[in-house]
Amino acid sequence: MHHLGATRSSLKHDHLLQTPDTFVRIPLPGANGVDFIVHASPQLGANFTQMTAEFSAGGTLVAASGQRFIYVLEGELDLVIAGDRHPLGPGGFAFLPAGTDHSFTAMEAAKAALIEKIYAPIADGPAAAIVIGNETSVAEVPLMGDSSLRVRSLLPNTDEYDFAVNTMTYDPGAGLSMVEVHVMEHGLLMLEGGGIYKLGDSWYPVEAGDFIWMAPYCPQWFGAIGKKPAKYLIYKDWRRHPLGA
Ligand code: UGY
Ligand code: MN
Repeated sequence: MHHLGATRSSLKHDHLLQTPDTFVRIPLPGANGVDFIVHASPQLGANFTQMTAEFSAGGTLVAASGQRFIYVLEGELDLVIAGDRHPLGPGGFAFLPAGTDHSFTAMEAAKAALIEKIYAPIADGPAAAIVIGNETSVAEVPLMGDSSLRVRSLLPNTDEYDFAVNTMTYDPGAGLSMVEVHVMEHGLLMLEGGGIYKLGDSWYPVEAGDFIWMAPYCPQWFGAIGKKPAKYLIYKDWRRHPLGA
């Protein structure tokens, strides 16, 4: 079915809203039985990649050249590192520093958010370590004291890590207390509910399944609308001087 060219997807110089009706699936090396939807990439102007990886039963994905973060959306993935098996169900996540030999295998169909970035080391700084967890065991912290907007930080907030991945949950009617304009870029996947996203000079209705890229300094604001909470997974580059190491 076609929609005579209508879509909520929109590409502007400082942001992309990519809605599921416009997703195109591609194969990539290092994977078998996995389709990738590439959301953010250097081709877009981003300094990282964010994809959705759709695994068929038995699908496998092996190590990448950069750092990798995975967050399981549906199904179960077996993460194997040095012969040790770490099953990851929905809400399960893992951070693999560059050079970590690993593989993911799906026992049944599964879907995951996949974020990759070339590491920006700090001279003489400590190296990032593997992190494996489940979102449900990460404490929720109210954003700027607002208990209707809660943040879970999935990675340690220390110098070893050059990016952050958080989930943000908004009660219906909750919103960011300010329009943010900041040096960090964002990759954002709507996980639940919906609302209105202001990006640059535009306002967009958004819902679960949508992806948003925000360039550095893209003005941004979100308000949750609906009867259930809105929740998103959000990436940002973090803890690095803008001029480099
Ligand atoms: O972490 C952030 O910058 C976050 N508050 N941004 C956002 O939700 N658009
Ligand atoms: Mn922000």
